[in-house]
Amino acid sequence: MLKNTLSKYQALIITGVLLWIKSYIVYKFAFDLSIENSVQEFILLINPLSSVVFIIAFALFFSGKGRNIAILVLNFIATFVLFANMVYYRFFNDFITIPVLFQTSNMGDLGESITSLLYPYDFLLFIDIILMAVYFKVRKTDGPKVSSKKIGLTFAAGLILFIVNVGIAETERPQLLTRSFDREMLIKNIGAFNYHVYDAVIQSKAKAQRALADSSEIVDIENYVKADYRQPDPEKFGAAEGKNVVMISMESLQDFVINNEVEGKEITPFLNDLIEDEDTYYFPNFYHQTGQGKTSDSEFIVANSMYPLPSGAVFFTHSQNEYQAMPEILDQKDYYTASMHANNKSFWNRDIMYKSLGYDHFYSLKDYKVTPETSIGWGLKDEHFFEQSVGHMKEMPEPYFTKLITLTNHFPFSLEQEDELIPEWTSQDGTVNRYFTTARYTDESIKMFFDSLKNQGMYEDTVFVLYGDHYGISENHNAAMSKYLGKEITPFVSTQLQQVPLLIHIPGDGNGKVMETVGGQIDIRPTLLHLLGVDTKNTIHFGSDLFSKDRQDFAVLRDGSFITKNHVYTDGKCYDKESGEPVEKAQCEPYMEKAKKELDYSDRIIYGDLLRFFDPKSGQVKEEK
Ligand code: GP9
Ligand code: MN
Repeated sequence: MLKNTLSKYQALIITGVLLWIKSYIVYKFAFDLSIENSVQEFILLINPLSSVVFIIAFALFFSGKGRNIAILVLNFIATFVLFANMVYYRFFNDFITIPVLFQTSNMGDLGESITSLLYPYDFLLFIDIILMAVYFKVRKTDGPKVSSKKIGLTFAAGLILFIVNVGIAETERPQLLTRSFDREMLIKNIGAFNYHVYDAVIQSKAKAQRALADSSEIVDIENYVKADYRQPDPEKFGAAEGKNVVMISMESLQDFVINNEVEGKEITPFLNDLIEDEDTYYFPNFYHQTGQGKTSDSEFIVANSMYPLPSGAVFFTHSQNEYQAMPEILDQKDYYTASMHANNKSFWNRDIMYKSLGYDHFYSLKDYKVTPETSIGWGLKDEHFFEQSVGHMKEMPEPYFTKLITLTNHFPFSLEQEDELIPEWTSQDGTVNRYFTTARYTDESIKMFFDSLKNQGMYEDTVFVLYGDHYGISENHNAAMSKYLGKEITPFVSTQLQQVPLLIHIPGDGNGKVMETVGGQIDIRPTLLHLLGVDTKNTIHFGSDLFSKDRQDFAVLRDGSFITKNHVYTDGKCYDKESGEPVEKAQCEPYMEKAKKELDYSDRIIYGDLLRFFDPKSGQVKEEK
């Protein structure tokens, strides 16, 4: 009987077993999943099983040749899911989510990046499908018809396996399915396939949330935000009133390169000099707070003083929401507002989202002259980008607020020899080696940009805000980073590596200094608006003015880690900042609630599109009609 069953369902069983093995191989070799004990290893091993059985159950709906085709198609889809995650992980050190899948316009633009992320042996994942197709052709096997009772039983078996899987996983990780923002935990515990189903459920929930949200939900949030408001420093309020604003989003620039060297060569000599300048405020304890939306998340944070989403890029998933963003606020103060970035306008859905954020104009790829000589990697080299941007800025009505997004210091950090100002580093890790060289290049192009503005009389009457958009070197490069920094990359160090530089440069100010306050990108908006003399009391925002005398040293990262004056909290552990050693969790306790609440409130605003219920003119919840 067993022999009979085995031979009747041979193709299905082989496919199932191979898919199981493939999943496990990808888990082990393509992802860096931290497995702490044998139970976790066991969960990892069994977690593809329930999906494999579901897949088999689906195939059973078909018989004859149809079954063969169904097996091949289902195997292909499942394998593609593994393959796509594998490639995505290589770059983002993360797993795909449904909103990311709809960012196909980005994928097409990845160009050089995507090819450098693919290895020929990746395609071995698909080899069993080809062999299976040949096998079907040669053996001419047909799948027998199966009763619906048997199909039902197979689904039930899948379900039981899933319940057992989640049961064991819950003993390891309580509340596994209610805490969703750690994707690695989900993959480890319920497997790649179930994770994607789970993600789909979460996304549909978000859609439903908007439909169900009403104005009462904004009330608690409004109360929290108002209680958290910090008075601006009267000396700084309006210190840059009426000036033009030039914001530079520095691609992948982390703070560890500032005032640092590689092989005796300074990495960012211009920024280092600028920091020393009496007109510059430099914030060394400043963090990026981005999630999967990378550059676009940083743009979102700065524009809205809200957190990006725990999964997907809010630029894609919620571009139709009502926002009360900084470009719109400044527009009402008679500023001309623009964003400048020499990339396809649809990348990160910017062309759509910028309208919701209230930009007057977006200078995108089509506004720049890009030739093979002036481009590298992702597009126009920073030097040429800045040079051509100055041309556009000359045309802007004053006062203007413009954001320039650099690109050259982007993975895979390619640069032509003629542009190399310092040689690549010499570790085993090419990515890290090249990073220093492209960072140095970007630094030089910012210098040229400043020089050009000075020469053209466009410098004096401008306030400059320069910040790093997100990390450039992911945890996949810990070995080289450890070598460079000369210390072990513990979770504490990893969190500290999320520091990005922030410089606020106000020509003629004269009071510039190093500002030790702990903050994040979310604080840029209230800080800048106050410098420009714009009141923020009536706006819903989570950041606070970095110059405010009574501000709290505090930054929450999107993964729930947070940093205070003396502590770093990450991965459920509290660390002493000075020693970098774990301490009693109680020491971080006072801030845990606040960190959770802020992320949660911010998410609720986005999911429920709650700002549509808030009137920024009166600073009140709108009257129900
Ligand atoms: C794309 C550029 C880079 O236009 O902003 O995006 P990133 O990959 O850093 O998010
Ligand atoms: Mn970026």
